[in-house]
Amino acid sequence: MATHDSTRDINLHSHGGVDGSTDVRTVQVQKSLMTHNDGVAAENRMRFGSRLVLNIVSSPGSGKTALMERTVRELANDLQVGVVVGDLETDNDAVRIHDAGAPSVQIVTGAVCHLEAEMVARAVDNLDVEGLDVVVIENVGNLVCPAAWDLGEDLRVTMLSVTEGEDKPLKYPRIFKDAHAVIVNKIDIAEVVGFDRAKALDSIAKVAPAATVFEVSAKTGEGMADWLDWLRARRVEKVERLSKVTVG
Ligand SMILES: Nc1nc2c(ncn2[C@@H]2O[C@H](COP(=O)(O)OP(=O)(O)O)[C@@H](O)[C@H]2O)c(=O)[nH]1
Ligand SMILES: [Mg+2]
Repeated sequence: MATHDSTRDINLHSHGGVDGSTDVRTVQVQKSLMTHNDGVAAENRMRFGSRLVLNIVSSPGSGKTALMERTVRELANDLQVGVVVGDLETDNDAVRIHDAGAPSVQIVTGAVCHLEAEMVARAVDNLDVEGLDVVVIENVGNLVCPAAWDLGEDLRVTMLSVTEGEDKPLKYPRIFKDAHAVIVNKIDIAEVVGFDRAKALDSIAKVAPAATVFEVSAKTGEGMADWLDWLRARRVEKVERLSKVTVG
């Protein structure tokens, strides 16, 4: 059953000095916020148990929700997926995911440009985690802010679409370098927008050499099979790893 909920007035964060200053007090506040976040992320990780948990990040409009809609539909017969979505305003994406057949919870962050572990913890209160195999957290669309915040995920997935510029990984290395997978989306329109595939793949390889790269179209379904196989394999891997820990 789908839980569809909006959580408002989440305002837990500080970006330090408004003028960009890095005085000692600002640094200490930021550090304690990060320490707190990491503690809650660790609690989330425990709570997720054997579920595979992804944190998907990209610029606004790259196609995160479109990919999740198709992923939910195409996995419907073998894996139960639940989605937590973060946006500054509206619950549009949670409604889209719900309509695709998966439980979804929207976090409305207001002015906050990334998700934090505590927001995810509150959202997960509205998700029947026990009944899920995979939890996907769609982060707020942004290539900068989400990079620093651990949410308790197993895997970070960074998406880039063909209209954004092949050098985005070089310009925003932090969000790409920790990615376990990089998804290049909207390949159905690559030719018409003059996308330089080799250049984009080279940029990704320079910044995230260990990441698995998928080239997909969430619109037509091209490339989806490899992505879905990767998800299935990562889930099996996690379940096996945890069962060994329990037995051992
Ligand atoms: N042509 C094309 N359009 C896409 C694709 N994926 C998403 N879109 C479109 O891109 C826009 C933004 O998609 P959305 O899923 O809302 O992006 P998000 O902001 O990253 O969640 C929508 O108009 C989608 O229909 C794709 O693979 N190909
Ligand atoms: Mg979205």
